[in-house]
Amino acid sequence: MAKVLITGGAGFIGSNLAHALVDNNEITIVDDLSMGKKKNIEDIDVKFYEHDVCDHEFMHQLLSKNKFDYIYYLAAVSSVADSVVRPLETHQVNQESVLDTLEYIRVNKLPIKRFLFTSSAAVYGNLPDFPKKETSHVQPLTPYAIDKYASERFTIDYGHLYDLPTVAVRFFNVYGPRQNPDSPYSGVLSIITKCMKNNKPFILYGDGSQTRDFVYVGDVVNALIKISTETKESTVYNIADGGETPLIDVIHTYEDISGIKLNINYKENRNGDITKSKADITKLKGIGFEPSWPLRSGLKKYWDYYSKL
Ligand code: UD2
Repeated sequence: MAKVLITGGAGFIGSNLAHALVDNNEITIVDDLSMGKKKNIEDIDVKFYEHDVCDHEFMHQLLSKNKFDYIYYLAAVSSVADSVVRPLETHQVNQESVLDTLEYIRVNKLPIKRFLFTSSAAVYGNLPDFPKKETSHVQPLTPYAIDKYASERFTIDYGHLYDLPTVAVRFFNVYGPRQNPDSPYSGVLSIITKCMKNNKPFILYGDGSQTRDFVYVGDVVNALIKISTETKESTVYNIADGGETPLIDVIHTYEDISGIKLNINYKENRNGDITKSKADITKLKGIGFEPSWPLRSGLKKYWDYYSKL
């Protein structure tokens, strides 16, 4: 039984990771429930602390008392828009808390097996190189992207400079069960799912031709586990499906699966929206990972879950 800490473990991706690991590991979750939900983890046996990761004293005590083997750092203010409105506060969460944890581990020589930080495709910005490779230029355009990129570099460089077993990942558009649909900046598929179920109009920004690399959360969890347990290098991996689908095609596939016609209200493009996104996942495939949920099966699984709630 390994001892595992998941910060942000009551959130969308963190809670899915906790469900996947709980049978064979002892799991501790720290989450302030700002976006996460207690009900995401109430059916599994985990130690849960409703706490802010910016409380350094609390985190230090937790780390020194528990001697975790694996730390998955998913706690974040994940809204880009929020980071534009509150750059300093979101910086405390998205960067300072990560650095403080790394530093505490280093100074106290805590015997971790792996520290994994979760970054975002947002670091690539709007540059034309396509699809995005881990070696592509970055262009962090918002406080969120700046903090994610800096924390990613701290994570990787703590590996190189101090020999800590660290690794980072960049998520593309993750979707699936337990994604919180309650903010206008929630993942588009969580919003569509909610609109379909409640027969509410969906606002489509633009004409639907914008593309994204949608990846099912089950694949994301498998990739996180594989990267943290089967690789050694302090480096960064894209986590994505490697496909590229126009939003309108996703909607049509989803309508087909659910048997429900989405009521679409077209609006102007959202400010700063990118038109195309797709990851190169050669590096991830190089460690033996293959996505197992093509869009149609992932959407089906998501709908099966959500329509029964
Ligand atoms: C993702 C991240 C964002 C940032 C960005 C970097 C999510 C939820 N967001 O934004 O944090 O990292 O990548 O590039 O992962 N849309 C609608 N109607 C809605 C909501 C969205 O039409 O109600 C559109 C939106 O304008 C966009 C597409 O759907 O064209 C996807 O939106 P998103 O917010 O799910 O993801 P994205 O890639 O824009």
